[in-house]
Amino acid sequence: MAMEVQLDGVTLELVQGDITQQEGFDVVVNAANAQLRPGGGVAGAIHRAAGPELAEECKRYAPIEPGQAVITGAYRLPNKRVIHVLGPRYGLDEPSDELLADCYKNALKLADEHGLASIAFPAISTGAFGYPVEEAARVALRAIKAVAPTLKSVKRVRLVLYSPKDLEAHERALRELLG
Ligand code: AR6
Repeated sequence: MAMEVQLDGVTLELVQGDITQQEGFDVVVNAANAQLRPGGGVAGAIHRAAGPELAEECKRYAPIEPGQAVITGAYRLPNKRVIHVLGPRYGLDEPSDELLADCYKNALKLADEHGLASIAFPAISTGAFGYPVEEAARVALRAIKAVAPTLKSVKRVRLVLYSPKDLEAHERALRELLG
């Protein structure tokens, strides 16, 4: 465990790892494309691990808008559900910070509405969509903190960072947020 804090009744963890290997988490979040198709990065990995049934189910919810979240089955992933969000393309979908915050807030609310207890996120928009990781980390953590007091069912939130550098950026942002 890299870093773990209590935030308004929710346990928040930062770890380095792979979003497709989050055993014990009810939900994993997909950094999707608007068409909810298998792509590169997180979306490619999630669809590969889940199997073709995931793309089939996704067809009925596409297209989605930046900031929006939709929920599907998880198929061969070790989780109950997948929540797909469309992050903003940095500098193109504006205001990027609000749209990125909406991804986290809407995913958390959707998980809560479905009575799910734990959710793991990748660093949405920080790959193909070009969001600088330091900035994205601050937006993500502020959004989680803002929604945490309203959550009834969600008790555990994990951010899964792919590289040690991304993990460090999130650890710095979390220390800054906590003061
Ligand atoms: N587990 C955790 N994090 C990962 C993994 C993984 N298996 N693979 C990559 N990352 P991205 P976006 C990190 O590009 O920026 C896709 O092609 C990665 O290092 O997956 O929201 C979709 O189809 C980066 O820090 O998502 C869309 O078109 C972060 O996850 C588009 O890319 C997000 O990278 C979405 O772009």
